[in-house]
Order: sequence, then C-alpha cells, then structure tokens
Amino acid sequence: MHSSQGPRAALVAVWLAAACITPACDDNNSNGDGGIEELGSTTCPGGVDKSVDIASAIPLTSGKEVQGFVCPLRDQDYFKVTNNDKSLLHLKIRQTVDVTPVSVTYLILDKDGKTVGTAPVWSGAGIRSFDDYHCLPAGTYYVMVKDDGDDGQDGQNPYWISFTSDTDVDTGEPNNDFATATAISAKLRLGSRNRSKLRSMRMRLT
Ligand SMILES: [Ca+2]
Ligand SMILES: [Ca+2]
Repeated sequence: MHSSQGPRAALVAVWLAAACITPACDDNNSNGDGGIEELGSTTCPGGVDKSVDIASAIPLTSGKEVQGFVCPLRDQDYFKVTNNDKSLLHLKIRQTVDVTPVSVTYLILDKDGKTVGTAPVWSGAGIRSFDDYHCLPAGTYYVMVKDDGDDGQDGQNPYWISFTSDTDVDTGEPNNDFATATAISAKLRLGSRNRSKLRSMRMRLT
C-alpha cells in the first residue's frame, strides 16, 4: 500500500515543481515589453525600454527629439506630451532607414487611454516619416508608437520622435469639429461672367 502511494506522491511532486517553473502569462509581454531581464542584447541591441503603458510613459520636452526602438515584437512605446491652450499638437516621428521590418505608426491617447488622434495612412515611398498637426484641447496627452501590423521589430535602427505646440493660424476658428462647423448656403450664386456665359450657351442651343 505504501509502495503504490510512493510513485503517485512522487508524480504529484514532479507536477507541482513543473507548475512552479512554468512561466506565467506576463502583462508586460502583451504590452510589448518583453521584460528587460528576459531578453538578451542580441535580440534588441538598442535596448528594451520599460515604457508599456500610460503610467510608464516617457515625458517629452517640447522641441527635443528622442530616440526609440520598436523591439521586441509587439513593442509599444508611450510618450507624454503637453499641448498648450489654443494651439496645435505638432508631432514628428521619423524612421532612419527604409529597409526595416518596422513600419512605425502612432496613436494619441488622452489621460483615460481614449484614442483622440491617429497617424495618417502612410502611402509614401522610402523612409517613413510623419509630420502632422493634431487640433486638441489644452492638456496632457500620450503618444503611443508601435509597428503598423504589430509584426515587425528592429533593435538596430531607431525611430525619432519630437513634438511642439504650435499656434493655430486659422482665422476661421473655431470650426474644428461637427459642433462648431461653419454653416454655408447650398444656394448657387452666379457671377456676372457666369450669367453671360449661361446666356450665350442658351442662345447657341436654340
Ligand atoms: Ca521600444
Ligand atoms: Ca515599449
């Protein structure tokens, strides 16, 4: 009896030991940070950042360009930016090479993680580079940089990101959204030149 319990107890002990050493699902992995301790320098020689969410966002200083890497796979990098009152968030993100598995793209999130801005669809050739304005109320925002498609990583070739708050020179403001759209009449107005053209067309037709 004791002899039959012995092997069973041993099996349970082995199973428990295996369960303990099996790596658990790690939130950091799903957020793109493979864990700086988990990856060697050969995978991401540029380094693995610890920016994985809004709370760990890297603060950017206006006008100062900062380097980042999309590595490891599904890496997401968060940057904290501040938009001043009555201004446009001017965002620049550029890659340094065109032959790379990574195609950078970005989202702009508010403090609650809601998407309030997106990168335009990239249709250009060559090195990917964004230089875009986003009309946003004054406040703090988070730019999340990632690979478009989440299927590329590049630990050798960085991207660069910078921002400024630029004054909006549009004299027609405010008309930035549906609520403040400028109403225009659907009535067709013909100038004197067009009226005479219309008369001559009518004469030729009759
Ligand atoms: Ca990164
Ligand atoms: Ca990251």
